[in-house]
Amino acid sequence: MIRVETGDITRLKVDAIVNAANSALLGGGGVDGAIHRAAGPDLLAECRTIKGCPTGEARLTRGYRLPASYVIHTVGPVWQGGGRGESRLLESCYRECMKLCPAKGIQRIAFPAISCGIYGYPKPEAVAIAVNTVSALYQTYGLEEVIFCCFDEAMAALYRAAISIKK
Ligand code: AR6
Repeated sequence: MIRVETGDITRLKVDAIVNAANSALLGGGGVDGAIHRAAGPDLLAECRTIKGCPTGEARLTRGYRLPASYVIHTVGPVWQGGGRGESRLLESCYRECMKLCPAKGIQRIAFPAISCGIYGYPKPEAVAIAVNTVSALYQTYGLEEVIFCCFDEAMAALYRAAISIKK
């Protein structure tokens, strides 16, 4: 099942929440900052052992003080006009996050709108990629529930529209 929720992703009690990180994996602003604040310093300590993550890939850590058991950190593309492989990289983020789930028994996952904040990806295009990639693959990776967690209602409306087109 795919659902849309409005609110703070750090509050969700799912098996894993996804972090829209940068390639250093050492924290930042936006949802990344919120996740590190809520998880506490042990998350940063584990991230330091990972030695970064290239754009379009994903890395898994524990969730520490979060209600979620795990954090899957992925690095979305910075929007540079669309001619730098941004769509392929964004699709890869969603796919690589889902690929990590079966090995840890993760069945419920929540995604933020990767690249849609500081990284400047046009929202309707990013939402279409998120919904298409997740709908095509979530069952393949054993997921029972995928939540698109939006910070605001305008973003949630974009997701709901994209999901209703798929149905
Ligand atoms: N819960 C859910 N969604 C959130 C939350 C939250 N607590 N906080 C923000 N959002 P962004 P990016 C939404 O900028 O564009 C960081 O500095 C936000 O409204 O967090 O991938 C990293 O370290 C937006 O829709 O991520 C990187 O350097 C979406 O999450 C860079 O920002 C993503 O916005 C990554 O930029």
